Amino acid sequence: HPEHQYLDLLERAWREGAPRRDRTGVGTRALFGQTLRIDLSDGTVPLLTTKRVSWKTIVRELLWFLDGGTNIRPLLQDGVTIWTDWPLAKYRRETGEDISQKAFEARIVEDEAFAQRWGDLGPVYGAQWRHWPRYEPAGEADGETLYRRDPEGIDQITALVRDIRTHPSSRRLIFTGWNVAELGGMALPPCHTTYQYFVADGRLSGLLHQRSCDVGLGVPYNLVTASLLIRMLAQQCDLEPGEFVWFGGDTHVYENHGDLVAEQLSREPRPWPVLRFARRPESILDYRFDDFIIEGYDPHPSIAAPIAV
Ligand code: DHF
Ligand code: TMP
Repeated sequence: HPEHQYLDLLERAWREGAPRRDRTGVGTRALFGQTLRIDLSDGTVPLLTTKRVSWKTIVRELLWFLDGGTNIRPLLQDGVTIWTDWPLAKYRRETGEDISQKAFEARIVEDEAFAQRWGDLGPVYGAQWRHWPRYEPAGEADGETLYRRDPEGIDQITALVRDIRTHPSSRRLIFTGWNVAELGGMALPPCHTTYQYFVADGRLSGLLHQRSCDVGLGVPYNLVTASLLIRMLAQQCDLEPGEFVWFGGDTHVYENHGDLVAEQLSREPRPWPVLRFARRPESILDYRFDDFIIEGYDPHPSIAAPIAV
């Protein structure tokens, strides 16, 4: 079963990872430069079965990225709370107010001005994928060229679909969130950093370079997101899905995930579910939640684990 690749990685990182004091203060055990190879040609998606993973949350997050979103408000309106911790930590730090997560989330949903002030993560995924900043000459002053920021920027996603269609053998089928000039303004610099695609024999394969990988919590999400993207791009470009190659840089298990590791490794994987699309949307930007149909998902129960902020 292909899920054993993930389980082996979880086990090896836990057993053999180098102990590290990380940014969050929690501590991790880390391996560097790990690979998973997942066959998507049979229509399955790598939704883990050794614990329940909320594919609905993953779909909503992906649609939010593709919409260019960077504010947690639309996620919260859909009941998705996975990104709340970071704006919440900032709010508590800067106001000194000891607000609960629930109260903070309710305020973001109810109060648009509050959401604008406190709900934004900075120029993260959505901003870079759809509106990578671009500057255009806009006159002169004192012999110097003035530049104006094009508010639309560069739409890497639309460009990618165009390039896959017109130049399937291109070696430049890439998009990335790693905008060096803007990292400082982001709540978290992109973890799923760079995506690359490859077309051969009518199949679209994809590779994700993930610079930093929380194997217990984040990676199960990241595997699905990248696979959904391959399936959506393949559908849009009239290709069949091929292989998903996952490449992890700093691949770590947090020291407080020991119970999760033990519990998950005690379970037997079940068959992976199949993804079908309800229709073929007009463009890569027109997918809706209801377009994703997951069939045959019968996982073991979810496993709660603390997330390091
Ligand atoms: N920080 C850290 N330390 N690890 C991450 O995986 C991570 N992921 C981020 C942002 N910052 C991060 C964005 N993605 C969860 C999963 C993915 C994610 C953020 C949070 C999470 O907490 N998952 C839980 C429960 C989710 C739920 O509310 O349904 C899980 O058990 O999968
Ligand atoms: P870092 O910015 O110091 O690397 O911390 C980010 C943490 O979040 C790290 O543990 C990796 C994890 N992470 C994922 O694994 N996947 C994700 O999609 C995101 C956003 C974060």
